[in-house]
Amino acid sequence: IASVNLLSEHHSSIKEAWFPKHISELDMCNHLMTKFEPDLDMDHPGFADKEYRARRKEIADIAFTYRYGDPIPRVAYQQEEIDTWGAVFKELERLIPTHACRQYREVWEILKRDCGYTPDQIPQLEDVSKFMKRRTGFTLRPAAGLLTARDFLASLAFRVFQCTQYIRHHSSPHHSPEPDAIHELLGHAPLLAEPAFAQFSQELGLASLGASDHEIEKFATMYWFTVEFGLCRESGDVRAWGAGLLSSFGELAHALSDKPSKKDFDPAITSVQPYQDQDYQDLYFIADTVEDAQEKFRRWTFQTMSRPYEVRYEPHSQSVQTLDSV
Ligand code: NLE
Ligand code: FE2
Repeated sequence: IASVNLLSEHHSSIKEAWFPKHISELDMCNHLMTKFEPDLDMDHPGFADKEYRARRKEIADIAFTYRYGDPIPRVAYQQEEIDTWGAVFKELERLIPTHACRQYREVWEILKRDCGYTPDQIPQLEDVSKFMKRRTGFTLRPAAGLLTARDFLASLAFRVFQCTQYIRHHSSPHHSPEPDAIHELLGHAPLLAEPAFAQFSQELGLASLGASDHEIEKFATMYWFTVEFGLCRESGDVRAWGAGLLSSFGELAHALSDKPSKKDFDPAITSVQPYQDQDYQDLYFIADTVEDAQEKFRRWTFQTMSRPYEVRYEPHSQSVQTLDSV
């Protein structure tokens, strides 16, 4: 009897580690990391710019009041913001044919044709969310800034991408250390609208639910070196599939030059590789294909996760279920 008690105590303490079970519970997964806030970070290019900080606050408020099921409020972007978007858009468009992976190039053409991607206007999150939903089931919800890894990854389990809506400071179009709408729309949106990448993102999210802090750290690192800064092979060349590269024309050129070092993607190594998040990376991981990265990731997760249950996504109810694993 004692051992039965022990078992059930153990069991219930595991069950107590809260994580969202239904997509609507992402309303509770919006904890911010404050390190990039222009109000608090003296190195932020917007730190000395009062107007920028006020604008940022105005847009962040949309995320603070947003609830599951609401349409994402539209932002009337100012000319300066549109100019920054346009500058990044044009520079990237020159690099995409030679630097971006095939799947990105394909969706990029569709976004220009069907989803209002032009240098003269910033697409609205609501429209892009609808576009993605039709292609892969992914939707966007507005985020006020950089979220904790646990909250951010949890949303991916439900095919939800937490998406910033403000625009980077105009003084630094070529690279931003933090996410902004340019990064989300030019870097992430095309690949979230692509089935294999969407699947990879969701599986990372599912693996993160109920994980220990130490494991979350590894998943966040994995995310960093794949979804954000991953490279892949394509007919003998190396191409970018990481969103942090595909939204930064400065770093995209750097990543494919011979300056940084490159290693083959290997979950056991990649997941513990230290990195900095202020400037261009000096190391990237190359996967053969996204499918190959996915396969390796699955195997590694299965071998290393401490979670005593499996988590399954149920698309009809947009919820997750836990199953005791044997
Ligand atoms: N460095 C990226 C950019 O400039 O768009 C943003 C990376 C966010 C993790
Ligand atoms: Fe990102």
